[in-house]
Amino acid sequence: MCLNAIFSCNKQAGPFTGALCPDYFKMFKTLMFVAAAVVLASAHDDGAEIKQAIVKLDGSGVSGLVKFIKLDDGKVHVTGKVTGMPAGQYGFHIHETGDLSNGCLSTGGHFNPNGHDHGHPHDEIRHVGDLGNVEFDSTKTANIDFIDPQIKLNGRHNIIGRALVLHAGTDDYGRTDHPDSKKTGNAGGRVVCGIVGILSEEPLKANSAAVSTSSLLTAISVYSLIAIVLH
Ligand SMILES: [Cu+2]
Ligand SMILES: [Zn+2]
Repeated sequence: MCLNAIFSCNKQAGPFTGALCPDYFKMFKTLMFVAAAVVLASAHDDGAEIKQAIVKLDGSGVSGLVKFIKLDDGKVHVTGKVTGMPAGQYGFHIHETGDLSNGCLSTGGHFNPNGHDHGHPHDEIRHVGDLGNVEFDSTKTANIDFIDPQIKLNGRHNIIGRALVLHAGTDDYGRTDHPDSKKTGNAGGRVVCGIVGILSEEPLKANSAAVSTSSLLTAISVYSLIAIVLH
């Protein structure tokens, strides 16, 4: 009823005429804009932040799962168990693409959005994808458990959709005179690789549902407020 009056005001046919009319209409439009913005912002938050990812490695006699979990401080906790390599240290990197059309060879170079040289995981100047080496023991098992400060599951350093590659040799962290040292760590061939995918978790789904419900409630609240103000 009241809203109809405002709309008809715009058509110069309702009870609101004269100087007051455009102000009401302007206020109504502003409130609707704010309501729309609130709903859109909530919708954008809904499931936008990825908190966990997973890679399955399976090939060349090597297999395992590696998980990436976002910590509260923004760093990423990398955990997993991989089996099948003789005892030793092997290069472990995020490569630029998730393209496995030609096996691990088509995953491109190390993920390097900042155009830096190859480095050690603790170096500030490194490829974002430089996760160093993983160590396999005499039972051909690597228990992976470290925190990385540069890889992310969202934003510019996002590794989702890229490839995790395990190499045949040891990463020299860009510290030797070998011509490939500052490009790849001279870590040798690519033994096995897998694409980093989103890992779902029940709390995430619950959060999304909560956000959706709150968006709806916010929209209803804003609409009610508009109705009350305009009455
Ligand atoms: Cu690599
Ligand atoms: Zn690198």
